[in-house]
Amino acid sequence: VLLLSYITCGGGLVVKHYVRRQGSQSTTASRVVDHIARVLRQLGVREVFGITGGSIMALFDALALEGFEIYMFRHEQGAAHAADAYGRVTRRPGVVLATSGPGATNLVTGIANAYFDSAPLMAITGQVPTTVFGRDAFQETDIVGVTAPITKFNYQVRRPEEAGPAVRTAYRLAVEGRPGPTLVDLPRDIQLESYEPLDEPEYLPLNFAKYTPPSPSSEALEKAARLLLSAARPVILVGNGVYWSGATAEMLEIAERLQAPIVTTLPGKNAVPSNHPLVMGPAGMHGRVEADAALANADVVLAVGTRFSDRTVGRFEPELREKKIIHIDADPSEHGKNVEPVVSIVSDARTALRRLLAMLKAVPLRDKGFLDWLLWLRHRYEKAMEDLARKFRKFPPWKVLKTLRQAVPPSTITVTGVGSHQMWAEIHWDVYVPGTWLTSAGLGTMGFCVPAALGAKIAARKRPVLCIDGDGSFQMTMNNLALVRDYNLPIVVTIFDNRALMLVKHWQIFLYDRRIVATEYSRRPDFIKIAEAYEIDAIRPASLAEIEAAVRRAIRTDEPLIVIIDIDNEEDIVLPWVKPGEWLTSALLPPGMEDVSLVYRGKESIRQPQLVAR
Ligand SMILES: Cc1ncc(C[n+]2csc(CCOP(=O)(O)OP(=O)(O)O)c2C)c(N)n1
Ligand SMILES: [Mg+2]
Repeated sequence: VLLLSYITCGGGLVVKHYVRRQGSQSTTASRVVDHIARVLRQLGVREVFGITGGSIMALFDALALEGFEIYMFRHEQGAAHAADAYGRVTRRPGVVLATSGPGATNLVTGIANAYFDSAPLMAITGQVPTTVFGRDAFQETDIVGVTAPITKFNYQVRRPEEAGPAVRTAYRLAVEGRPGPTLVDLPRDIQLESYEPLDEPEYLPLNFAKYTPPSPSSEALEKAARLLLSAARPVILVGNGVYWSGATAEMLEIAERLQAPIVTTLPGKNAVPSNHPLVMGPAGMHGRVEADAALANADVVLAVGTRFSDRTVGRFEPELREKKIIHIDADPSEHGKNVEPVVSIVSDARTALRRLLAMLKAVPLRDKGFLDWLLWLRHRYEKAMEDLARKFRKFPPWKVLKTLRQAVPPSTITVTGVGSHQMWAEIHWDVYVPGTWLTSAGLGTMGFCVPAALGAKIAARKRPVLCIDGDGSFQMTMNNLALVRDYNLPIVVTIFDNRALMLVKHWQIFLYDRRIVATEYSRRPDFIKIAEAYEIDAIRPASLAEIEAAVRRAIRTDEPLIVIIDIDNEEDIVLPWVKPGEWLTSALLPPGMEDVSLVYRGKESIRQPQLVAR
C-alpha cells in the first residue's frame, strides 16, 4: 500500500520567497497556525474533530478565530472514528486534531482503522518544540514514526514555509487514488512563528503521478472482456473501491449484461444495493450462503476495488488459484498480493468499467441453473432462519435487524460495532442506497459505532443515522455520547445486549471445547442509567413491534434514542460460519440445511440436494 514517510531534516524543500519574522509570539499577527487555518478553509474544511492540549492549542485558537466548528470529543480515538466516518460519507477527508504524546497516541487505533478501510482522514498533531526534540520532553512522542505503517503519508513540519504545502499535500493524498489517512505533525514553536506566505508552493515536492492510477490498457481490458464472455459461471466480487470511484452504475450494468451474480466484501456491501436481483450479498467468514456459493463455484472472477481479504475468501490456496481472476484496483500494491490475477488492471474502477462495458455488447448465454441454484440457496437459508427464530427464547438478532430496516428510511446511514451483531448485520442488513453502510471491516475495531455515527451525523445532518452496536463495543467509546446533546446529534443507538464478547465466545464454543474465558460479563453498568446521564431516552423493549414503534418515533421527532435489545449469549451463534483458514464451501450452515452442499453440481444441486453428504 502506498506508504510514504516523507521526513525532511532541514534541506529538502526549496521555497523561493517568503517572509519569516523570527521570534514574534503575537497572538493576532499572522502565525503559522493562522496560515494553516486559512489553507484548511481554502480546501473546503469547515468542521474539525478532536481534543486540545498544550501542543495543539495554538491551532485550535487559529481555527476558532477563522470560524471553524470544533467538535470536542471525549477521547481522541472517538474523534478519529468520527473523522473517518465523516470522510466516508462526504468523500472528503475528515480532519482530526490532537495534542502531542497521549493525544497523538490515542489517535492511533482510529488512524489504523481508516487505513485498513481506505477512508480519507487527515490528522494534525501537535508536537513539542523543535528546540527540545529528542530530549524526552514532556509529552514528546515520535508520532511520525508510530504512524508510518498506518498512514498513506505523514510529515513533520520543521519550518514555517512547509506548513501550508504539507497540509495541502496531506489533504490531497488522503483522497487521491485509493483513499486513506494522512498525518501532519506540527511542533509548537513552528506553529507560533510569524509567517506570511509569498509565492508559497502549493504542495511538497512529491511525484503525484505515483498516486494517481494510470489509464487501463486496451489490451488488458480486451483480455478481460474475452474471459468474461467465455466464462461458464462468471462472478463479480465488489469491494468498497467501487463506492470510492463512484462506479456503482457501471458495475451493475456489467453484471446485468453478463447475468453474473455480484458478491461483495464486508465493506463492499456499501457499494451496491442489496435488493438488486443479481446482488448475492457479502461472501466470507460470515457471508451469505448464496454469496459464498457463488464465489466458490465461479470459474472467472471479476474483482473490483478489493484486496481479497482472508475474511472474504477464507483462504487463498488452492481453490482461488484455480480460478481465472481479473483484478481491477487503483492501488498497484494490491495486485498479486493475495491472489495471482490472470488480468491485472491498475486503474480507477469507474474508468476501467466504463471501457470494459463498451466491449461487452453481446449478452452471452449462461448456465441459468447456477443463478437459480443461488436463489434457491437464499430461499433455503431464509426459511431455516425463520424456523430457528421461532425456537429462540430472547430476540433473534436477525429478526431485530429486519425490524430496524423497516423502521428507518432507505437512505439511513447505518454504522456497526464489531462482533456477532456486526456479522448478523453483514448477513441480514439490506443496504438500499450505496454509501450508507459504515463498518469497521479491515481492522475490526470495537468502539467504532458510537463515534462513527456521530461523525456521520455531522456529515449529513438531515439524514437518520443508526448505530448497530454490541454491549462490549458500546462500552469502549460510549463516553462520546456526550456529543449528542452538546451539538444536537440525534442518532439512534441499538445495543445488541448479550452480556458477552459473543464473537469470541462463539470461537470458544467451537474451537476451544467450550472453555469460556473472559468473554462473559458478570456485572455491567445499567445502560438505561448511562443513557439518562447523557440525557438520552432509552428503552428495553419486550417485542419487535415495540422496537419498530420506538425507532420510528425517534426518527420522526428527530430525537436521539438508545434501544437495549436483550439477546441470549447461548442462542447467539452467527451462521453461516466458515472456520478460519477454511474454504467457503465448508461453511457451517444453520439447522435445517443439513442436506445442502455449497458445491455446485448443475441441475442436481436443486432437485436432489440429499445426494450430497456433508
Ligand atoms: C478493540 C478490540 N478489542 C478486542 C477485539 C476482539 N473482539 C472481536 S469481537 C469481540 C466481541 C465484541 O463484543 P460485543 O461488542 O459485545 O459484540 P458481540 O460479539 O457480543 O455481538 C472481541 C472482544 C476487537 N475486535 N477489538
Ligand atoms: Mg456482546
